[in-house]
Amino acid sequence: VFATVRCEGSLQDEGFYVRKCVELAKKAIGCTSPNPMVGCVIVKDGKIVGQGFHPKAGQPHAEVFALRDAGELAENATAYVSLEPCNHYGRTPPCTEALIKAKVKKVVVGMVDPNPIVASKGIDRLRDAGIEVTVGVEEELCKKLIETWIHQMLTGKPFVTLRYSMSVNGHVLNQLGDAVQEPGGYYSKLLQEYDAIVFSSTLLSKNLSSPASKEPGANQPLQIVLANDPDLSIQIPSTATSKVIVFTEKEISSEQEASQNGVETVVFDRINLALILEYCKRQGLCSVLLDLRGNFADFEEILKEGTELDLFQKFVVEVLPIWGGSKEVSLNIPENLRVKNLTSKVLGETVLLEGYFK
Ligand code: AOF
Ligand code: ZN
Repeated sequence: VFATVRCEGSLQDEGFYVRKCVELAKKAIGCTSPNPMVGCVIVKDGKIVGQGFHPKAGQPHAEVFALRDAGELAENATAYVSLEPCNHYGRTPPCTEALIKAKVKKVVVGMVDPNPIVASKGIDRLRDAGIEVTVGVEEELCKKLIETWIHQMLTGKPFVTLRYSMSVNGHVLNQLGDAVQEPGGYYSKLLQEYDAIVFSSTLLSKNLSSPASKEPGANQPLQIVLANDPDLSIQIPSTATSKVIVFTEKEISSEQEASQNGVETVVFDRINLALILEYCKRQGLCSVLLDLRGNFADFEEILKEGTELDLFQKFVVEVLPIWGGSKEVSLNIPENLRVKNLTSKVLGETVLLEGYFK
């Protein structure tokens, strides 16, 4: 009986430390693309003696920061890491070698790295060096943490999420819920998670700086503005913190160009989602949020194309305490989408739904 209790205790501890890794990794929400968020803790005699996370592509990996933090205490300790340690020379040297050099005794891995240049080679290298390795602790949590990165790694395409609001009787609404908009609240956190946000120009022509977070150190996603109206003048306030790019279908005259206030503008024959995603991919952006507000017509073709070509992965919906909804604005979300893993939570008077497309 004693042995069983001890065994259960130690299993629970492994989960505890991997969850801690996930918490640490989240300090870099939105900041690591095209790399994943990763967290690491070093544990010795039941105490955390080192911790770290990957802050940004090009900077050291989570394991390196955690090992530095632990110093000599890493010897004979257990390293917990949310993603398999890498075994290649990329922008940084292999984490496997750092763990071996630090003489850790054991490594607990949340999930195998789907990157084909890693894909279990890190685990094999550690085992070859005589280090005990456990794989798949809190695996679902670790996968959810980097779901956008996993998707782009496996498909070569950015992960796309649709966001919209609706009334209780099922009409799409052109507004956000009150509780959702609080500074530092749900909506601002949602924006932080994505590398790029696609907005309708009518929403942004008034105040382009509003969607990006002003919290220090927060990710400032690229703001992609869909502007089909050639007369539209986009004003970027001097307080704007994140980069803005305007996608338009109309050639703009030099006169109009001047009125764009120096905002980078990309002209397409026809704005389509595949081109938007291609653009994001070239910029190393792995995730895109389509914020369906403003002029719904801006999104019509994109929604049609996204459904037909299976380019959408996730949706987040706000159900507001409103019965009604204007029929003047209509957002035609195609009906043949099948969804899975629907979850909900309540925030003030708003119900937040989240789910995935099959
Ligand atoms: C880890 N720990 O913290 C991260 C890992 O170009 P590099 O050197 O930054 O390598 C990027 C790849 O390494 C990335 O695609 C992913 O497979 C892995 N990320 N691995 O051991 C980390 N961020
Ligand atoms: Zn690494």
